[in-house]
Amino acid sequence: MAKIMTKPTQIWPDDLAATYRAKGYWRNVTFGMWLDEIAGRFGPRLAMVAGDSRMTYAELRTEAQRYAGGLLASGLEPCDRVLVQLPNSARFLPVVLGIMYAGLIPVYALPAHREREVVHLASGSDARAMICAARHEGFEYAPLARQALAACPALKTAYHDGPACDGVAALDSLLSAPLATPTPVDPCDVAFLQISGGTTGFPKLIPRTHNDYIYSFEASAGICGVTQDSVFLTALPAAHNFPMSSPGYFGALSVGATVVMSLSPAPDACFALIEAERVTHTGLVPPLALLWMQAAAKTGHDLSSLQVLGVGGAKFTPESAARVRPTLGCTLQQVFGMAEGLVNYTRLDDPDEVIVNTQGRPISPDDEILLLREDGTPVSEGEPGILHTRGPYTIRAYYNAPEANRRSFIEGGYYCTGDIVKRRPDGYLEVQGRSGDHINRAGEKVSAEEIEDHLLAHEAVFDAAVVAVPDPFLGERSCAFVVTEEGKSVTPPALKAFIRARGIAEFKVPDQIIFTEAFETTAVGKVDRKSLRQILKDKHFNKEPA
Ligand code: OOB
Repeated sequence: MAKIMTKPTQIWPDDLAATYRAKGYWRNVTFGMWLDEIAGRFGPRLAMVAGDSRMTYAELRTEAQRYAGGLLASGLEPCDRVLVQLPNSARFLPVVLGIMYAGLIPVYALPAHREREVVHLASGSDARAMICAARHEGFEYAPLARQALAACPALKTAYHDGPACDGVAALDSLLSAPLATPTPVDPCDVAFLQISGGTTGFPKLIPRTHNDYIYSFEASAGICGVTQDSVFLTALPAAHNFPMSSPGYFGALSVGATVVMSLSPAPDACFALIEAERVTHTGLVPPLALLWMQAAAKTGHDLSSLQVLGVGGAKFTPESAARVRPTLGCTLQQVFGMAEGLVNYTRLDDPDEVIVNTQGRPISPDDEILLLREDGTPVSEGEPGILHTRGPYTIRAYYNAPEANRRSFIEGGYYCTGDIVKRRPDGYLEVQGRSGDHINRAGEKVSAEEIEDHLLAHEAVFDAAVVAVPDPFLGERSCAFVVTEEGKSVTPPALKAFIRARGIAEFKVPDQIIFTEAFETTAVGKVDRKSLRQILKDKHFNKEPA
């Protein structure tokens, strides 16, 4: 079968790679070696709390080694991809660490993903196995696993976290004799694949290497003040880059801290865990931070252990940011990052003005930032521009996506983030907006094009345009403008049900649907989709366009 290019095209040029090594960013350590390292250094310390399960570093390593042994015994070979769709349960860490210990490559799906996304991820990565939950938030994963098996010829086996059933094996059946040492792989090779938020119809796969990723979370642990005595709460879905590495559970484990996994990010679940485990650090998207601040005023739980709340994934307004310390009693750290790499943090000892008003500055002195105008010329000092970046942990290309790569990377290997950013004289960044066409719905990125394609699949839909609309709670919500075929009609609930039935994550279903006669574009002549979306948005949600 076709093998993945384990050294994808984003190989850094020799001179930059040499610099990153010389400066000690890239330690030439793989995830498997890293697990041995942390188990060696912190063996008897408590590594993970998840539900009733409590594991020391040594136990976490053994459990990962047992999965690694089972995965290789099942016939998988080094560099094979394994799709993982697990919630924040006791299984998550041992399974993903086991996959990497075996020299295999996890492909992270979110628990919210459904058939479309899972099939896209599995087929796009040529995954040979899939590991999922049995049930989470009322959803059964075995039927989804069967759909993926049927749709993806390379996918041979699916395991779920329950007893074997009709074509889906039990995850427990993978627990075998421990693999004693990690399968040797090159630290410059791909360690895992993650899905991009994406602005195009098909989400792209982000290949992160051992070297670059381990650097990003080890450096983050320092910047976020995580130490051996810290307790990190994984409240957001663990497959997201933010809770994974900013500083995330990996950053926490790198310094011997304890990681607490919560199946839900809701205040009631998390506050109980904060009190019981004396949580010191966690990360949230802005809508959840707002919810937590509201709930904290009324809670009976003791939240006094909390030291640092990281907030990122979407813009946190200065008004909300200023309320974090008074309501939650901890330091706010703004986090502006992306799964493609670059992460910016406000520093813990920054003045309040900086913490409240900015989205921080990069992790690394070697993160290079270019702010460009639409025409590609650099902005003048203090002027907002489109953020482009390259550095020791920012990808150089998406996986197997030449066309997307042409759009997203410019000369010199800079990644175009699409974010409109202003750089202050002190070097801190302020996110002002975005030039790309996605909806940032509570931190989940929804591609307008992807949803338009689903709408267009309905027989009564003639044309559709999906736009982001400001929302006081979600930050942005999605609104679909729909023109129906002559003589045909469909109601908003029926259209939403149709989209849902196509097998996509619930957060992608349009929040609002507005039917319109036609897209009146005559005044501006023939316009591209991007301009059309802007015209519709201006007409319906702002004043008339100028
Ligand atoms: C994180 O990663 P992604 O890949 O889901 O989304 C990246 C995009 C950024 O390009 C930007 O548009 C937006 O999310 N974003 C923010 C932000 N943090 C992310 N926009 C405004 N303010 C912020 N603080 O979202 C992510 C990855 C690692 C750490 C944190 C967030």
